[in-house]
Amino acid sequence: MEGLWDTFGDSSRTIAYAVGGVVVAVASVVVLRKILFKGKEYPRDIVILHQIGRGPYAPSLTPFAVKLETYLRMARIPYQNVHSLKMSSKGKVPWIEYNGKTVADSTLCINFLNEKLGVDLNKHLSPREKGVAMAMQIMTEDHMYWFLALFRYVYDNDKTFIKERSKIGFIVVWIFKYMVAKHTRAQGLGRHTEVEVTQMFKKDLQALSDFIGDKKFLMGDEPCESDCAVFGQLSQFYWHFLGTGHENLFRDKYPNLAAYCERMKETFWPDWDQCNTHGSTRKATK
Ligand SMILES: N[C@@H](CCC(=O)N[C@@H](CS)C(=O)NCC(=O)O)C(=O)O
Repeated sequence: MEGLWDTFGDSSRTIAYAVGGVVVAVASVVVLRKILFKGKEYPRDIVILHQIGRGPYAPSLTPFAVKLETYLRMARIPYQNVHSLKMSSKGKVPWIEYNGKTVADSTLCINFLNEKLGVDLNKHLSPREKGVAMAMQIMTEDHMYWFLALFRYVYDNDKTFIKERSKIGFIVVWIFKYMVAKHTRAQGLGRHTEVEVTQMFKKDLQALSDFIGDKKFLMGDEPCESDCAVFGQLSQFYWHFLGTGHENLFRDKYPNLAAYCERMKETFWPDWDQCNTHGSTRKATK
């Protein structure tokens, strides 16, 4: 007697095999993805700080990561670093996870933690002082940051530092150069000449230097939330500006900004030496 299977012709059988194969393949991919990319389980009540690896002479090449990690230290919030190239849902680093919730953007992370944990690093400031601190923060993060990007990736200076000390390959540098040129053109600064940009950069530094004067921190004797952002950006100009032709700018022209960087380092980063790679000569141990 003919079996049921024999009632199908050869071509029907081939189609059945093909469909079965596809179903098995799709199911395997789904299961494998679940196994390989399963959301990691992290301890509760600890901030998981996602950032790229440690920097050559400061804790990160990303000023926003230095900002966020400094904030966690200043606010004494327990945290754990996860170093990888995994970007946030908004396509940038750093970002955090806290008790299963993810937050992208350093400022939004700070706002989230302030609210969640009742942190206020500005409580000693008057409303007027808070306004001034915020203005200084915006100048460094949303204006000076683009000078850093232009000097680091776009201008035709010696890129040995960025290629060798930070171990970023020349192809990545080339891709960053293209992206930063595009972004700074949209932002506006990228449309100016290097000479014009350098003049504008120095004016920002002068304004910040004049404002900080001989104060210990941005707003006086006590650090505030905006110090984290200002330090994040300045850390790059002070420790990571090699090969730009302006590496000694702080030491030569803005010694109070150099002193400010050293003070922030001493106050919040007693383990600084463990948190950088000493020019890629050793592994950071923290
Ligand atoms: N507003 C963001 C800025 C973060 C940011 O620009 N990060 C850069 C690294 S310095 C980044 O991830 N760039 C990747 C890209 O733009 O594709 C924050 O405060 O976190």
